[in-house]
Amino acid sequence: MFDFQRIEKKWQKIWEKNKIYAAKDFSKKPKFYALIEFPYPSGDGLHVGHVRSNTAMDIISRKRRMQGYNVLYPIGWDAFGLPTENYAIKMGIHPKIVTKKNTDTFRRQLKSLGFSFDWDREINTTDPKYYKWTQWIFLQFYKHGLAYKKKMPINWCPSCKIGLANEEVIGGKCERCGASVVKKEKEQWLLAITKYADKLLEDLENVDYLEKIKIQQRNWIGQSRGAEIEFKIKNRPSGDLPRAKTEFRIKVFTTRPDTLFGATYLVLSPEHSLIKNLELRIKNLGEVKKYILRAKRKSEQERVSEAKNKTGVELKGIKAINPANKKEIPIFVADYILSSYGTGAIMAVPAHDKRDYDFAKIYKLPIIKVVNANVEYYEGEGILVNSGKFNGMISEKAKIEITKFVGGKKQIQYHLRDWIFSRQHYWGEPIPIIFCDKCREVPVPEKDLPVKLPEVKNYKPTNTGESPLSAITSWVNTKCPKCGGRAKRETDTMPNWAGSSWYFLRYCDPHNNKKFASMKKLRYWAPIDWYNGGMEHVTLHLLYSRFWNKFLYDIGVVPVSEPYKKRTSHGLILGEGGEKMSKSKGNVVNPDYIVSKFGADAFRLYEMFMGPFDQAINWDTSGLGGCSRFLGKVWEISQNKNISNKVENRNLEKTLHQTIKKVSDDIELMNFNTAVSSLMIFINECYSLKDISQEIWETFLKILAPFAPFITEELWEKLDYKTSIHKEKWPQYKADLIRENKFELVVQINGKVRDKISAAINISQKEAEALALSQEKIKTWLKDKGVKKIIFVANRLINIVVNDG
Ligand code: ANZ
Ligand code: ZN
Repeated sequence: MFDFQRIEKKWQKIWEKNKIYAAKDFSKKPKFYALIEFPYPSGDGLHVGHVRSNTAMDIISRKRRMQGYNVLYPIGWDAFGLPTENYAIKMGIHPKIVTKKNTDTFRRQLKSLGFSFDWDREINTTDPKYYKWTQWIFLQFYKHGLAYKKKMPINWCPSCKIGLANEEVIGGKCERCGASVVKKEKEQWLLAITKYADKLLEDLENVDYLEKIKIQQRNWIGQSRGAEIEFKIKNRPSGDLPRAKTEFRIKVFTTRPDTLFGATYLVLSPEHSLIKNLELRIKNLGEVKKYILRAKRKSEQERVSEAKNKTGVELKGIKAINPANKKEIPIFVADYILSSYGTGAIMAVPAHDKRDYDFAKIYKLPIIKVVNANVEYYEGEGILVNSGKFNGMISEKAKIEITKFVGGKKQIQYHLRDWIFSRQHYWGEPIPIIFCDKCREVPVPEKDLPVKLPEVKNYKPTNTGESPLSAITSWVNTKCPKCGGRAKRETDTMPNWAGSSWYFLRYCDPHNNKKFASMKKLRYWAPIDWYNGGMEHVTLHLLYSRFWNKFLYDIGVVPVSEPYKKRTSHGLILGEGGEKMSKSKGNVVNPDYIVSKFGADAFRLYEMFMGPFDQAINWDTSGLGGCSRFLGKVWEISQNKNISNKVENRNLEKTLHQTIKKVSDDIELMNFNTAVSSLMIFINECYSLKDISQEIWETFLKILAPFAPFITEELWEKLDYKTSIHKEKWPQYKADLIRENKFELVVQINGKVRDKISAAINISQKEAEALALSQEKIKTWLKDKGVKKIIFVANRLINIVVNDG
């Protein structure tokens, strides 16, 4: 075996010293910006999953450099976050120190794998020089009215003692710790991402993302087209209450205004303001209030998912008027209606909406069919019945006509909510706002940024739900930037999605201390040409970062509206038994061990060879042996065979050019596994020869180089080259050399040979049929006789059986 440990260390040093992977601002070469999701430097060190995505983009970056591009392939640390904070609390160490230790480990590990990152552009979201600009961007949102404070029920994890975004609640449980999430009222900062909902949706048309990624983005944004319709509250209350002075109305959002005649009751969410406003007229107020209190204790998830057991209470004493048929209908409060969607109130159409149907069954409410169907409950559209003058109209038209008839208006709703941007934690960017008794909310002047985290010994969470920062009075108490009076700092910090929402911009100009990035440099590098990341980040991070970029574009500080031209995704690497790798299961593979035992090149090759890149796959250490033996053969061939420019290998040359084509195409399609297997086929052919043409061998080393950068660099040097193989030109295949692979396809009609045509080996039956049927000769033979069946013998013949006569 060759001494990969020595070789890998040697080249790591040389590459670092010569900065051969540095990206050059404003180079005349065409630029290529490759991006991976920068890692969270956890205490566990690098994961073999990181290696998969990083190697893939490394191969693409290396190929692009060889193709003559000025490549930016940057790296950094997404280092704020709860695990570090929790670990720091547990061990009594400052999170800054924990972060330093973790990033040192990650850096060493990434370097050991030979990734061609431009290390001069390394960034760290917890560096005040970086988060100064995260805070600056927050202030821009604030100044444009897109960052605002609101008292709202937040998802509260009683175990982590942290407010969670909806996205961090999975099935009613905390994403981090699994505890049941409850509701808690708190003043929160929000970012108005909903203002960008339509743009985020529309602009998906202009980007090259995998279709499954676009689908997830669309679903998350959740555009819904419908109408807003107003219901009046009956003005003369029953009993002896006086006539109300103000006329109350309830607005509902519906996607089915065509079913308005079938609306037999209204339902309000427990948080609906009308309940408070009409308290005096609600006869069963006690019961109603009790119900509302109970609903508050439930998570949103529980509220919508309680399939059959819908609960609710009628608001006795008040009625609404259906604007279509002027009928009086009851009003309920029920927790299956959410305050955060639409208007927080609905018209219930039990004959055509499942949730309303279930509810109506329980509370014995009238079910009136208004779209013709043979069943009691029917979700589809159709022809209207029981709808007065609209009878006989189809739903599509009725939606428009009925909305008009009752004075409603067309409405587009999005399921996307504004982004809750406050966290009650220490290890995050402080939100740069100051509260003064006199001037109220005051943004920190830009010249005072960054608002640095205080250096403290105690950073435990408070049990009250306030941020630990609130306990540090020397930091909290400050002067009002406006009036100079006594004031207090905002103690909430930003969520750990903040730093990653713009890191790709900072890479373009990482050392700028006057701006988050200069427009000139952004103009050169933006947009990212190819971004690869996990499927788990295609809703939140991808949406958040697109939103930030679009906003920065709109205020004129970023040159393009969409940050990522192309987004692909890798599959997860699971443990040997098919479960997620985790410490508790003891199935975590340590990259350091793999590097020291097999070498980085074998490690990289294995991860590319293990299976289709976009699919999940189980780790299998025994698979590394094959890759390591392959590299051993490469080494052996270059040492023991007669490699000379006096040799000619006709057949090998053919294979070489097929391999160049295969590898070149496969890299673009991320079919890394088949690229590696074609490299292996080539080596097996070499292995059986005694003499090898030097030109062929050198070309092969070049196409292997992106996959196995160390061994190829060493062998290149052994060939007496003084410059790096990674600066060589990417080989072109000779088209005339790969064009063979044909055979003579015999075409029969009813068993008689009628034609012979040249076809590609391994052509499929479908392709062979198409080919045969397109031949003039065959067309003439067939005229308009019907084809009965087709018999196909692979790589030999196709027999078309037709009706005789
Ligand atoms: C009457 C109706 C009749 C409805 C029918 C549907 C079918 P999407 O597609 O998700 O936008 N809805 C409106 N606001 C709601 C809220 N805050 N909480 C719970 N449900 C709410 O769904 C829109 C439909 O969901 C609306 O259309 C409304 O029910 C309900 F045959 O109105 B529909
Ligand atoms: Zn003030």
